[in-house]
Amino acid sequence: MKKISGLYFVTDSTLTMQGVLADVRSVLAAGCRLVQYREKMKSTAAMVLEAREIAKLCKQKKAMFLVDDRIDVALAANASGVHIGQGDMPLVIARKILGNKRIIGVTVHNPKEALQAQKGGADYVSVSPIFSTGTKSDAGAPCGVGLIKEIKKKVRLPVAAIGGINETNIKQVIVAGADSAAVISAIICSDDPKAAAKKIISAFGGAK
Ligand code: 3NM
Repeated sequence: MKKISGLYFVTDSTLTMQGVLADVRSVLAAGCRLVQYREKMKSTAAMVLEAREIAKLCKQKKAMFLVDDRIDVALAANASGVHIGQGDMPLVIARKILGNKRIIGVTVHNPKEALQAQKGGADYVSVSPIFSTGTKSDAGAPCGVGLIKEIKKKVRLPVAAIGGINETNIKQVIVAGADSAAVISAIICSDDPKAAAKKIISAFGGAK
């Protein structure tokens, strides 16, 4: 099984205080080994440049590097794979383009979508949004940690959780059975992103 576990850091250029690359350096220094480049604002050229830089940083630390939504950017940066939402490239087509060696994660909002993702060849599912979040404006109503439990029972894939996760509520997410927690604002909007990342990583060490 490919390693989707612990802190899953996701970039956000609109919220960052120290810059996207500095955020990635901070979380890698904290011990994070799973990074997603998520960029909705920049040109494709700028994204490719940035993604290639992040890929280098991740390679140095043997971290897994995924790109949100953009299969073209993932391929251009030789990323480990992509993360796709329900409205993005259909999973079956994404798999055809990327082949079997790259990782594909799929956002799901209910057990039915989770089972479909598993059937379609996803490597992991991401359950969202667990708690309320200001980071994604169309995230919808929070589902709570109960959905993590439900989906863990239905699929054999690793389950990541996303949406409003921070150092205070991370324990609930882990106790519910999440293999991984995807986090943006609780890290990059913190005064000390490295320390914030460390706290989430150590919660995974302590709660299981
Ligand atoms: N996707 P934060 S919520 C990228 O619900 C993303 O699918 C979500 O950021 C979904 O850790 C979200 O700051 C944002 O809440 C997560």
